[in-house]
Amino acid sequence: MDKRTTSHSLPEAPREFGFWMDGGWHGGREMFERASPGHGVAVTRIPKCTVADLDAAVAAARRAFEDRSWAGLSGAERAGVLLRAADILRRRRDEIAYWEVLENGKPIAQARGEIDHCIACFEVGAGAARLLHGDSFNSLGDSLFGMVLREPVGVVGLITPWNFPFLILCERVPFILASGCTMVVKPSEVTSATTLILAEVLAEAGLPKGVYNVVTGSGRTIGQALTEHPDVDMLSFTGSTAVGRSVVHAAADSNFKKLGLELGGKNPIIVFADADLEDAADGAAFGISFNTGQCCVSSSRLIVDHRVAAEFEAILAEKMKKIVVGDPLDENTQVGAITTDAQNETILSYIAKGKAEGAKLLTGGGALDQGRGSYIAPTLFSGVTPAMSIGRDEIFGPVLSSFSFSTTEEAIALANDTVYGLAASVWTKNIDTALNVSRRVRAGRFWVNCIMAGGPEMPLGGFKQSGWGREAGTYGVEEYTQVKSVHIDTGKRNHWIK
Ligand code: TXE
Repeated sequence: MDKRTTSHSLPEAPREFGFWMDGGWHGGREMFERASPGHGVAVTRIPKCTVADLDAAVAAARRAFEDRSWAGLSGAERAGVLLRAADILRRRRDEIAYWEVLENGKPIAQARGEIDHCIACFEVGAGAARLLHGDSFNSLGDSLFGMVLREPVGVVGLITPWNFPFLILCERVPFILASGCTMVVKPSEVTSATTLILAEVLAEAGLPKGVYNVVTGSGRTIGQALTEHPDVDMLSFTGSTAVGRSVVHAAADSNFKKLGLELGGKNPIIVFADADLEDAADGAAFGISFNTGQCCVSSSRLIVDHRVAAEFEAILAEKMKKIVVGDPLDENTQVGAITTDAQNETILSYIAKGKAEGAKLLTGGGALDQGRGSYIAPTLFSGVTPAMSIGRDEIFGPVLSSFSFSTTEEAIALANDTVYGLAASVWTKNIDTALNVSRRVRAGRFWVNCIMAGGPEMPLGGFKQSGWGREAGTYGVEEYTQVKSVHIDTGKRNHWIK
């Protein structure tokens, strides 16, 4: 790789972190060394915590919840902390983006954009903290008045994945904090740095000790123990559908903790013949290549009107060939490295399956040699059928499978022919078609003539096996609350014992 095209240099030595508990750093544990997926160079050293560390962190979160140092504040006071955190994140934006790139492999320009989105999450969370409210019932008769209170659920466990380590964290943390809950976070073992940096940010912003704790380590040990923990009231998990299933079992076998789950997707992008085909092709290329397709809402199934299918695929293939894949630290890079070796092998194995299953390869189709790191060319397969594994399974890579349709009903049926329901998009200039398809396709997020648009005001989450519950916005705050009905007798009691 030509160093001259790289505008940021690699760290001289791996940055060493402790884990964060009860308002301070803790260390002295065995360490896990993370190599940058784009460069193969060691960049961070992260503690492998023990289950005893996790127990201590949950106990700290429990103390902080029960002493009401956070839950007992006014919404305005909680909002003040969240807004100060937003300001500090603005100051530390480039630093956080840099460490995100080094552990994840995403392009530096994209990472900075993600931190901007995270700042917005804190600002929206601050507003939501002030606006959170319950309800009242003035309809129970003159002698009974009803109030519905929203109370924080309690101690929340938060397990996050490696594809958007900071963004997925920030689509949850401000809203959990807005509700008045305390938490223990378990980031992915390969991308823990920025979750730990957030601890410093929140402490500087004035968050009381014990409210935000981070315990690092593997999913099988720390993650599993967090899902089984009897003193965790709610667990928010983002990751694979397979682990999501085990989280449900663990909750049932422990304390029936409340769950929020954001799992896999195989998201349709439906293109009608009357769409602006140039716009739709750009959207489709972005939708599958953004974050190297390691994105739960990536549009991985193209469902295109048969009348324009060949023309559209040709425009799309030309656009995909022009995507700049390369060093994540290069400002010009659009698509960076695959985050883990395991994911790299998974994606390459699906490309091989697509070829073997008889799909027609239009562009891409293999690894790109950049001298170091793991890179895969944005790949487009045509003539895919629902029976093919590349048409059904979540690949989680830059591999787009193209289907064609003849009628709107057929397009809707194809879009819904999946166990998932995370996101979908439709491209058409006909308002009736756009609305009818949006209402019939079962997905938690829908885009019309756009893709991955929106902000933290809007809720996110999935239908079907893509998950339970919603994150972000006021819906996201409410997810971390319990509803309590309070009945107040305002008159003389009508006696039972006469
Ligand atoms: O996910 P895991 P992996 C999908 C995607 C990808 C596949 C596998 O298809 O190819 O999942 O990725 C923690 N109890 N998505 O294996 O294992 C783990 O430490 C509790 C989609 O990396 O689900 C990490 O913090 N926790 C997804 C988190 O779970 C456990 C994003 C996610 O890792 C655990 C990521 C256990 N038994 C992958 N085992 C999305 N929806 O965006 C692991 N973990």
